Amino acid sequence: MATHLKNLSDFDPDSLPSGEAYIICIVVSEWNTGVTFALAEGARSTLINAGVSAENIRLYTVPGSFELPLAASWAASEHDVDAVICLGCVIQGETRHFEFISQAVAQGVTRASLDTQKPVIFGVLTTDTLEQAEARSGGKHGNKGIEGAVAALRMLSLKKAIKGQ
Ligand code: DLZ
Repeated sequence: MATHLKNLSDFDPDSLPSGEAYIICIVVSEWNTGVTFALAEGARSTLINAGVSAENIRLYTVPGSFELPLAASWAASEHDVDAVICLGCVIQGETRHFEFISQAVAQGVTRASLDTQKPVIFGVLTTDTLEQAEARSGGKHGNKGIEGAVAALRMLSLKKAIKGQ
């Protein structure tokens, strides 16, 4: 596992592209809020540290991770929005719900990104246990929300380099 070898939350702040010009939406699932709100705070503080102004960060909540793709698609379709960060936490239970939700969200987030031609970042934890999720939302394996914000800023910088916008 990549994060076993390298904690991706340990990025060099000086290498982070400036977020000054951008409007970024964070869409957060209300399932497992102890985890997902910690992811959201990680994403928000990383964007602020990169120069995104607080009023240019729009936070929305959805009932569960399954609803992330549609909300992300709505947000990314707004003309002034530059990127969307989807944050959720799906924990393996006793039924196959886990697989259906995880697959649907991954495919839906990909589709929202390709359809809108904007970075729509997949910051959804899919873990066997709550402990594994906690370790990745501010614990020993970092914070996927921070990584989502870094990914969004890097994709916006890449878009500028490739497309000039
Ligand atoms: C129903 C459900 C279950 C069993 N587990 C999770 C979960 O671990 N994480 C999560 O974000 N959402 C879960 N949900 C809710 C679904 O994502 C969705 O909100 C409902 O099925 C309604 O469409």
